[in-house]
Amino acid sequence: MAEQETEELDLRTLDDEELVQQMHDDLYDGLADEIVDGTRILLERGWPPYRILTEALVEGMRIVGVDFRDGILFVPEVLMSANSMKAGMRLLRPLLAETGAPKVGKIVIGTVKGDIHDIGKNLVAMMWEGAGFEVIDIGINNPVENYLAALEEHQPDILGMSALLTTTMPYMKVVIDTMKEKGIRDDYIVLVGGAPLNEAFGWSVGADAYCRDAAIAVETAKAFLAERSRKQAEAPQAVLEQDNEPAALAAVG
Ligand code: B12
Repeated sequence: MAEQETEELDLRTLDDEELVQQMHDDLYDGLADEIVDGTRILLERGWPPYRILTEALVEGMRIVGVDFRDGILFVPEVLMSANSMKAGMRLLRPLLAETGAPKVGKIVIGTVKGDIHDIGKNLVAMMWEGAGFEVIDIGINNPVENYLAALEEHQPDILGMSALLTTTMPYMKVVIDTMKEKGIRDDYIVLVGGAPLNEAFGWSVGADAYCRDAAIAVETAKAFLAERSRKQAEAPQAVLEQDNEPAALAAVG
């Protein structure tokens, strides 16, 4: 207890840059209490939650990722880092979600079957909530049945899928193909993400878009919903225009 108090005192003596650096080290060492303290201190110093998230937590996790890749850190250590990151995120979550704005749309999100990585998914979910979306998080390791059940139960506007492994990312296609077979693919906007994915992969599995990070996920979700509302508002007109389009193009070409 006394030791904890001393450490807390120490963190407060650091300036912002030193504190963020220390938080990267603490995340690396899997020290959840220190991450919570650091997050609190930055909040008290007036840092916006999103800045803390990106500069202190996500950047710290990026460093962990590099050493995991290079075989310097191993699963148990990375797990402790991940849990520390989550402890910080828990503090930021309500603040990011605190917009008070009316819900702009509903989203179901989950990590695909065989994959238990959830930090990125949680972060995207938090950012979507912060942007005014209602988010239903169905967790990790989801077989196609879980996605279908969640779609049926919650009737969201958007389905988000996350995968962090090259071995699990093809499962997104299984989900989308099943949605096609059931004739429900076009009822939803499908957004995919995760470190090993890219835009070409997103297209190849039949998603509407791939999002590189949580900020882009927010922009993309908003843009798709705005586009959908616009189309719905213009629906009868759009149908007419679409019917005429090939003829019009042929005439021009
Ligand atoms: C933390 C971590 C773990 C933790 C996971 C803890 C948890 N609760 O998530 C633990 C230790 C459990 C783990 C286990 C394993 N891991 Co791991 N892990 C990582 C690590 C270091 C960080 C991932 C992370 O959280 N990043 C931070 C977040 C914020 O970033 P992100 O996930 O990319 O998410 C962002 C975007 O991608 C996007 N996004 C993500 N999802 C979505 C979804 C939607 C809808 C949208 C729109 C956007 C979006 O937005 C997010 C926020 O900006 C990565 C390294 C890396 N560089 O990615 C390896 C990594 C993913 N793991 C890897 C491996 C190999 C494994 C294991 C197989 C190791 C093992 N031998 O057991 C197991 C697999 C377990 C399983 N079945 O899933 C490899 C994968 C390699 C590959 N080619 O597939 C990586 C790349 C490390 C490496 N270089 O070797 N891992």
